[in-house]
Amino acid sequence: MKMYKIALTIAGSDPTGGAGLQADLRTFQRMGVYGLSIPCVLTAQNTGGVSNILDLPVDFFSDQAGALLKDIRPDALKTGMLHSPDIVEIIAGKIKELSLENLVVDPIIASSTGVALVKEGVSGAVKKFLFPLSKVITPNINEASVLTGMDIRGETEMKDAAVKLRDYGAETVIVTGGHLQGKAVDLLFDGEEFLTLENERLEGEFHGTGCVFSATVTACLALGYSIKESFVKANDFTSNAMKTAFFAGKGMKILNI
Ligand code: PXL
Repeated sequence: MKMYKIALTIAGSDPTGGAGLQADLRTFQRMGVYGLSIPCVLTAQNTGGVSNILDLPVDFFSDQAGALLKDIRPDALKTGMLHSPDIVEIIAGKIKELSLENLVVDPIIASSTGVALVKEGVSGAVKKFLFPLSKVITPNINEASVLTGMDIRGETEMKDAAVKLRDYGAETVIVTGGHLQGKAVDLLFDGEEFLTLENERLEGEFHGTGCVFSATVTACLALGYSIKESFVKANDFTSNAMKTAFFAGKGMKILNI
């Protein structure tokens, strides 16, 4: 009998463990959820930034997904750094084939240091193939701006962007506002109402906040929480992990999860 709830991350490897699939797995573990992971891209990086990126062969990615998913069914899954557009279509195909539920899409575009983490065409493919299958998408302000073509400067524009993003097919949209000037506001829109959560702005540069946030949402969905409960828990878990973040290296802080 299955005793654990299971969450899957499909993402890139970050050797620092601060972001990417390593951060997702650590988050799942902390939330009491058993973690599966399918790497689709490797990065060479340290806490100062990303220096190189290597795609896994598409066929091998497909083999990983095929082998894993014919054996284990996750209760929830998330996508992170999907470097090439081919991968996006394979993931969408598997989700449809197996009717996988509770998909969380973190539509990653660039690292916190501004390095592009996806090739051309990925954002468009994620929007077209994954948003319509998702329970929730979790763009930050920059990603929401690129995906909608809107200039987002405050809460009003965040709301407009969330409405527009939901029109692309996601059931719920969460825009994380950590990159805004002033207070840090996260905003949820489920098609009916907006829910905003405010946190104090913390000094310093943090690595992997978006990954930890979306992995917490994924774990909470696997555990059976509603999307709004998952939002509150993820906001809480991430902001606590930021408050006690530490320097593992000489660059950005790593969240304490
Ligand atoms: O934080 C976004 C992110 C996601 N996934 C991987 C990364 C990064 C940022 O550097 O390296 C693998």
